[in-house]
Amino acid sequence: MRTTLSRRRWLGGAAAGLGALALTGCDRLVASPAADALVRRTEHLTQGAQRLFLQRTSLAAEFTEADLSPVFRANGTRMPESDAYARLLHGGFKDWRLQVDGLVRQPLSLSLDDLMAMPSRTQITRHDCVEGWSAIGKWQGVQLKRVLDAAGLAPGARYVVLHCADELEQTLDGSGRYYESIDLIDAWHPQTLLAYAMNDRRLPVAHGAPLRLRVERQLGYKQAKYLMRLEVVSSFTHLWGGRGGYWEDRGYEWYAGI
Ligand SMILES: Nc1nc2c(c(=O)[nH]1)N[C@H]1C(S)=C(S)[C@@H](COP(=O)(O)O)O[C@H]1N2
Ligand SMILES: [Mo]
Repeated sequence: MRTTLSRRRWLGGAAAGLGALALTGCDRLVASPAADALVRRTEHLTQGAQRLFLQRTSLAAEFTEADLSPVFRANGTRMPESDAYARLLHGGFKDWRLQVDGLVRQPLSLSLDDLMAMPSRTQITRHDCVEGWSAIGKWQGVQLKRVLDAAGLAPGARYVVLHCADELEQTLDGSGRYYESIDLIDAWHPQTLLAYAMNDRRLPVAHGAPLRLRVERQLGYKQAKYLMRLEVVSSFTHLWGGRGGYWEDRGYEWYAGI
């Protein structure tokens, strides 16, 4: 089923490219019957691209307090093992900073207070893990787009890489470190949050304290916990396994749409 989905996405991407081609200089082109036929043939591709774009930008379902799951299980890392994280936790995350760098005009170093001082969004959404469980939780945080606006994107920016504090797999070269990446469509999505609260409390350690990503149109493994650094890049092929995420490097899809 997931293979079918990814094929459909690939076709959509091709349609987007053709659609863009069909839009250039169409006034002059439609003068000839052959060109007219071409425009009519590609019109449905443009509509396909449009539909795909709408799919990517539409909102995930939101729920009510009554729908909250009594138990929201924690998955993957539940407590990062490094001494550095232990120190940050011990200090109540006062010394924790979120670094924002890479292809930005103004690199930032944000404390939790800085993030909490920004306008926040609260949403109740369903988390779907690829392992086959779901849970509904309430998230509060700052929209990622606000942080990116504050940093300002530099030319070439295409993805946001989320670097985490935990190593899910202990390796000599550090390639077991958790990381994720999303494109700018998801980065600008209104429900894409840097969340510091869950169910009206500070984010618990098991769920990613002090800060985690919520990118609600995608599966659980994209919801990076224990955020330390956001790096804006034009490509992620130089990072670890080159596929844009810890699980992606181990065979999972990069775009994990639900
Ligand atoms: N840093 C980090 N983020 C992570 C993981 C992890 O192990 N480390 N696991 C992922 C997976 S597979 C899921 S389903 C969710 C689980 O989030 P939860 O622990 O809040 O339920 O976090 C995701 N983000
Ligand atoms: Mo997951």
